[in-house]
Amino acid sequence: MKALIIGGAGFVGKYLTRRLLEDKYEVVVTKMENEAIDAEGFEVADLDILDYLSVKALLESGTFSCIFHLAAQSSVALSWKNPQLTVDVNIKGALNVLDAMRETEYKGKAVLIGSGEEYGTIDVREVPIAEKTVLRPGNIYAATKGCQNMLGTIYAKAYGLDIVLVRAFNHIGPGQSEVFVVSDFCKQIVEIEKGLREPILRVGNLEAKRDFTDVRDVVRAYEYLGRMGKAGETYNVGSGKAISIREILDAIIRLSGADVEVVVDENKLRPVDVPVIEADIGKISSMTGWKPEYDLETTITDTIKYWRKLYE
Ligand code: A2R
Repeated sequence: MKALIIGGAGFVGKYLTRRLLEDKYEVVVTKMENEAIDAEGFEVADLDILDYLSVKALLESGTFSCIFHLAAQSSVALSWKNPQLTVDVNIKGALNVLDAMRETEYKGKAVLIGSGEEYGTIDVREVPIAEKTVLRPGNIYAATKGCQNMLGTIYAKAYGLDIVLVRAFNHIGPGQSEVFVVSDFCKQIVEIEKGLREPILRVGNLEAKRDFTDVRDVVRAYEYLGRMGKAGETYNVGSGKAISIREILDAIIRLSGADVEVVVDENKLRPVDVPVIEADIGKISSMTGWKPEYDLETTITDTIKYWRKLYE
């Protein structure tokens, strides 16, 4: 089996590459020209998904059994600051991948990675959120991922393409950028431990509840869907359990053993925040047998270890 990972130099891509290699796939990974990647045991190609002809040429360059489309402007915060770029990469870029599949008469499977953020403002009666729930995106990033999902669903139906759609809820783990909340808190704690900052932890909205899954479980779900997902269908990938950012923060402080003061930083509050996001993961579980295996404490401990190692 030969897999193509588009946007593989990012946080998830590195874990997915490792997972697929362990599962004996032959792997081709694309990255942006300015990104570095330690290409051991797999092929690397530079690709900007906004360049349609390059996307098409890449698909013509090999026979892939599965394409995992991860390339994205993946930050909600940046999507408020740069909506144009977010729309270009997440919608136009995804459309380039879909059109290249159509034009090259691609026969393999494709997994398009969307987000639990697509559901947006959720009524408590809709929790846990099943895939058929109406989308009410609450930010620019979520809107673009909702659009990618719709385009992918339409292309699967209209052109008979074997496209599987994912809505991934928050994923966390060692190596994640500090733009994301859990990694941010762990990094700040380690900087405090090392005496690099005063013992004050700066936080945003602590009351929001999110559904967090270890990235190593997430990529296992993608691999399962790359084999067993049904064309045109959307699958939630999450833990199935919402937990408040405050609970996460408490766990991080407890597991690190640090003595810190918590201060709310206005700059970390987003213009619109969605109060509760929790996935119903029944569909992927019954289709593929997937269930998350990592517990939150292990993920947090590994993430703190990652930052400690980086600051050694
Ligand atoms: O923005 P960069 O330089 O870090 O590169 C990101 C890359 N990317 C692109 N690749 C090709 N053409 C583009 N025009 C383009 N713009 C950005 O996609 C990065 O290497 C990769 C996405 O990785 P991360 O930002 O680390 O996201 P992560 O956490 O790996 O999430 C993977 C997927 C994304 O679709 C998320 O929206 C979704 O899972 O949650």
